[in-house]
Amino acid sequence: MTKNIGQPASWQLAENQVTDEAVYHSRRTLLKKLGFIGAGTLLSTNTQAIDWFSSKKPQVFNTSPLTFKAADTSKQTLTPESKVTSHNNFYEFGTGKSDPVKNAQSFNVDPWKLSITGLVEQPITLDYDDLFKRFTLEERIYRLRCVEAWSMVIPWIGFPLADILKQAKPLSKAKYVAFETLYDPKQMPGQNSRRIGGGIDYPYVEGLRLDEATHPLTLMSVGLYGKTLPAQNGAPIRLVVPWKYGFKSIKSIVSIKLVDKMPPTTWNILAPHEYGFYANVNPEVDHPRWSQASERRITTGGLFARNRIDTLPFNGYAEQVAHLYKNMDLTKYF
Ligand SMILES: Nc1nc2c(c(=O)[nH]1)N[C@H]1C(S)=C(S)[C@@H](COP(=O)(O)O)O[C@H]1N2
Ligand SMILES: [Mo]
Repeated sequence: MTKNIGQPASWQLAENQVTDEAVYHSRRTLLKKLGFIGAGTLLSTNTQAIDWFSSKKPQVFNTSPLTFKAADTSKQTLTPESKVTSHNNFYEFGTGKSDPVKNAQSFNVDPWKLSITGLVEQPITLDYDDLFKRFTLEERIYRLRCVEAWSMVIPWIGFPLADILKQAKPLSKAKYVAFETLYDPKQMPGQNSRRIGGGIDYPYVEGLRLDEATHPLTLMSVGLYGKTLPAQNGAPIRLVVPWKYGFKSIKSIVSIKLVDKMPPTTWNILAPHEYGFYANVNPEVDHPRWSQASERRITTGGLFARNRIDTLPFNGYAEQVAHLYKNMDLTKYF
């Protein structure tokens, strides 16, 4: 992790400025040894409601403060952290939006192994600590636009996928990148049951063209709101591709493989006429069952908040990414 540079955002924990990596890691190990990493410890920063009065304490997934290069969060209205971490899509933990926060709290992410293999000169294996140490962490405020027409504005922390790929050195035959989520039915109830898991053939898989994968906007995220990712948001590491529908942003990744052919992708396998490989946000190409022309921005407002806004081509990132698709018929390659 790098030292925090630039203006710290108001929501950052004071600790971010004073806890350097070594201190942070040794303290974490010490707390672990003392048995302090459990429900409701110092490091438990998840915003879950905890039923302190029930005899059986529910398990709570622990997040820890991160050190990173902060973004300027003053000009944007962020979606409140409580909503970012309680309204989720993570079918491995159930198909309801409030299922992941309930069912993912005992998810064990340390140890973790992420391998980068396939058509590369230099295969790489990252363990849990590498995810936070090996690359320079920075904060990026990105809009996440779900295909179901809601959106959030989230302060992600991570590093460009391009940074990993540079180290792995893709061979010239490599044309696509294939991603895979952890397959662990013991931890992920949806992987045992078609009912809980929404009929997906697990593990969840995703893919990008190599030029999309190396685009500077494409982020490997290890945190949000100043801390490591909560389980329900894809701990310990997930993809964020801000100009594409949310389902491309695959969570809890264990494998990144460079390949020469377009890889299969989970939602395309499930419903090919509804979800394409590209999945670029496009207000002009409707989903067969609903319009994609507008979206509900999830903010602080309640049920009657007037937060319906027009959806923008490429989710507002056209200037940076439209050139990747010139001469392509985006109604055909949706
Ligand atoms: N492994 C996995 N990754 C996933 C999903 C999933 O069900 N499983 N859901 C996707 C969908 S549809 C969306 S909209 C985003 C939601 O991310 P969030 O819950 O952090 O907002 O995660 C994506 N990544
Ligand atoms: Mo989604």
